Amino acid sequence: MAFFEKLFSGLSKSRQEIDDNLSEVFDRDSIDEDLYDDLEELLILSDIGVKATQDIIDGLKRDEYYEHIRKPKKLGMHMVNKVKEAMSVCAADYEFETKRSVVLVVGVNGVGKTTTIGKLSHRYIGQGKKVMIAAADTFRAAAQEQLKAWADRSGAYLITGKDGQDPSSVVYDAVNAARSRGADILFIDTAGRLNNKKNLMEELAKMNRIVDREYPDAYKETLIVLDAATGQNALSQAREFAEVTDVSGVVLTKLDGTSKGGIAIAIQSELSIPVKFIGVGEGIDDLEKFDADDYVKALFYKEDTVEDADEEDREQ
Ligand SMILES: Nc1nc2c(ncn2[C@@H]2O[C@H](COP(=O)(O)OP(=O)(O)O)[C@@H](O)[C@H]2O)c(=O)[nH]1
Ligand SMILES: [Mg+2]
Repeated sequence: MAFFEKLFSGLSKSRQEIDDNLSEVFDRDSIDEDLYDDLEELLILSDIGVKATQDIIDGLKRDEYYEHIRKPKKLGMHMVNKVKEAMSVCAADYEFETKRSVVLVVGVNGVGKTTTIGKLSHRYIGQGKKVMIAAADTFRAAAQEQLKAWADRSGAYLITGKDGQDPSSVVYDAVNAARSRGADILFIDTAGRLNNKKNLMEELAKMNRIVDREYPDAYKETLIVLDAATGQNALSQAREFAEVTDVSGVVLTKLDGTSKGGIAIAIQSELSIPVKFIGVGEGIDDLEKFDADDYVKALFYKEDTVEDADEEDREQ
């Protein structure tokens, strides 16, 4: 299945909730307060979040006035285009791919960190890059086993520690190995503990210090992995991590079979952290770069209206 189709079917639940109503919202004779009320309710239901919803509504009202938008349907199209614009990622967001880099992967337990590292390793090894993985989740033996399986499948070089070993010492070993062997990308798989914010902050700060000290010329990227199915919880996790460390990108997983696809918009709007990758399954190829165009299409349009919407886009 082509990637867009996968994303499209993955977001079908979101879309059903949103789209049935989205067409209803804009299917009326004129733009009035009722339309905005219905739209607001719908966006909030879609997990787009209160702030993003308010931003969208305010922006629409402004544009309706200044750009003299009269037709509800045109306003709907305008909204979709605005969301697309806000969600766009640029080449600079993927700078870590073109430099010697260290990618710290954070997030709470079970969101898909290890799986994402496996998928990303596979992706970059496929591009001829030398990839290393550090197993800094030393708290569970099973976590190391799982990471080893992904390293074997992708062909990445794995640096592990002993069970219960200080994760920072694994990071130390891995960073030195990556530097001396000239790895293109080193992924650091961390334990997802958020039970104690102070500990988390200290642990992440320690890892960052080690990277800075041992490998100062490496490009640093911190990706937070979030499970799209958890909706607003994902947003609060992102917020908490962003408070304790510099998060430079989001990986949104499990967009297959979730009805909370709108969460990507909430994250972008509230935290201004770009969503860089999305996961749409458990397989090694089920990860892609975030594409605002595809995403918005998959979120807002019914299958048979995708082409039409495209055409109307061009006509405008
Ligand atoms: N359906 C689906 N499952 C995923 C995706 N990413 C990860 N998973 C599953 O989520 C579970 C937890 O993943 P894991 O990588 O162990 O999470 P971690 O605790 O953050 O390292 C596993 O069963 C994965 O197969 C995804 O994009 N879609
Ligand atoms: Mg893990």
